Amino acid sequence: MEAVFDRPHALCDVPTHYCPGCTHGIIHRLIAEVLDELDIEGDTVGVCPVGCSVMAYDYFGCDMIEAPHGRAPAVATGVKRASPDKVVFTYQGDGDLAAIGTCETVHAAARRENITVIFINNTTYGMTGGQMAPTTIPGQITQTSPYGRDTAMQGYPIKICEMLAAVDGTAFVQRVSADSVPHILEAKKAIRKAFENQLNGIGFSLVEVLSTCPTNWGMTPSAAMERIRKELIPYYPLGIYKDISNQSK
Ligand SMILES: Cc1ncc(C[n+]2csc(CCOP(=O)(O)OP(=O)(O)O)c2C)c(N)n1
Ligand code: SF4
Repeated sequence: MEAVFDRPHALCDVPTHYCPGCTHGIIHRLIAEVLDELDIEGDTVGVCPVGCSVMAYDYFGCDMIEAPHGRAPAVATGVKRASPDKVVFTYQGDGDLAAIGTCETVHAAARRENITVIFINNTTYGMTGGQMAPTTIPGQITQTSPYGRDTAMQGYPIKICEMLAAVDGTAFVQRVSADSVPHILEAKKAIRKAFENQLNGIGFSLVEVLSTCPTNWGMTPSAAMERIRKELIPYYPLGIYKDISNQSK
């Protein structure tokens, strides 16, 4: 019988530790499919964050490195500059990329490092039990904003795509979502484009994926998907925020 759906080769045949309904697994799969399609698994080095995806090195078949919290773009910069023939990507949560790692992210973009960044925005610190993140939306209840994020006290969320689009060095930045089949297909296209940009020497390419954390949101998996549609997409509009791939560099 013809197989119509299979595990991508670049995704290891092991169970993951992610909670039911967590979209980290879906996004891993999309990356692995792209590595297979572009036939670059053997040439790729992934950089893991600190966060729930800290053990992504067990899940991808390519070479992987573990970075200190927030430092993945700096580690990726080192790998790419030392081995420009390698395809280098980071995989980072919003606590990792938009809090402790803001500096590394902005400066890697400003330098137009030729790396691919996959940014998982689930609006909370998943691994440590659901504290407020820079991306927590106004009114959102978390462990450290039990009455809802109060912008007068706790400030406003950072919109990473909008912010990086204003950085001259950024080459490509797109926000996608993992909440539904059409959006997952769009996410796959964006991730593929971010890897192709690197192969074509276009430079710093980031894809933000709106993601679930049913465990810390206190929701069922399906309610968490619905929350992305009802609350997150209106606050974080999907789309391409910058794309220089068709312009002269
Ligand atoms: C230097 C340092 N500071 C803080 C921590 C604690 N810590 C571990 S994971 C994490 C945040 C993870 O959240 P996020 O990046 O959003 O990823 P998620 O777990 O939601 O996928 C923090 C603050 C740490 N491990 N190291
Ligand atoms: S705590 Fe949240 S982000 Fe972490 S694995 Fe569970 S659902 Fe996913």
